[in-house]
Amino acid sequence: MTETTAQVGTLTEAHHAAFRRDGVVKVEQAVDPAWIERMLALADRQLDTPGRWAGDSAREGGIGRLFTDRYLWQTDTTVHDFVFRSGVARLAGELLGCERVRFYFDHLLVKEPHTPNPTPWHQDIGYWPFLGRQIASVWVSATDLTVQESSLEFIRGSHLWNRYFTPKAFTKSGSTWAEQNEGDELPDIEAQRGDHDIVGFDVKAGDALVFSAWTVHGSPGNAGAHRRVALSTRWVGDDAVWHPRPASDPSVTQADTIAVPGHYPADDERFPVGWERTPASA
Ligand SMILES: O=C(O)CCC(=O)C(=O)O
Repeated sequence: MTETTAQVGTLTEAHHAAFRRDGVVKVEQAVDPAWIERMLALADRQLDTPGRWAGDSAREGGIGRLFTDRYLWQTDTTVHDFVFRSGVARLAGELLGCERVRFYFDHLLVKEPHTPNPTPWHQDIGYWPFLGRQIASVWVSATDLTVQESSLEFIRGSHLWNRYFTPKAFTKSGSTWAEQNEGDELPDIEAQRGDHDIVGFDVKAGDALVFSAWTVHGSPGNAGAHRRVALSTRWVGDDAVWHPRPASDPSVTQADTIAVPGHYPADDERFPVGWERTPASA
């Protein structure tokens, strides 16, 4: 299935250059404003009735709440529509310079007001059962956010380090599988902030941050007075190969897919095509 809505979030050469150079770019007003209400309602629903893959710092006690849920696209109409109709697939495909992108999974990330929990500095690729350079996320905020209110920060250019880091769990109740994975230990970025070229993006509701799966990133807690809601979608491009490992993200395993290790994941059910280049889009 391909997206069908009119194009918002038009990309310029400056967007492409920033993505290639920094491994991240902000696309202002990347989705139609109608998505905002639907994303906020999705957060309400999932907080109320968490899905199978939810992680929730509230279960661990303490103040605030960092809540994540994912892999909802097959059961939730909002997420399904967002993935295939909002235009986020095109952003990933065009910025990655691909002929087509396949969808991997959706990730809802909520931080309630006054939540101290940061999202730890990490690199996405180590969590996922894929390898390849053309793999990216499109993170869309449903709320206006400063970095102090938990918008994302990135190490500019870290996608070109040619390093593969061991993942870190976001909460103790979710993604603990990640920490058994292979890879180098990520240095303590927070303790060495001055040694890195860190960029943080204040965003408006509807802005997207598009970033390579190799770019090191994280976010502080939410020091603000309103809920922070973001929806990240994950896209694999032309050079991606299926690379399951014992401790990669268990939401899609070898048992769930016809993808063959070491090969392009041509599985239209698990990894459906979200966007394809056409003569008109070239
Ligand atoms: O929203 C966050 O705090 C983290 C998002 C993130 O790490 C991602 O989308 O890869």
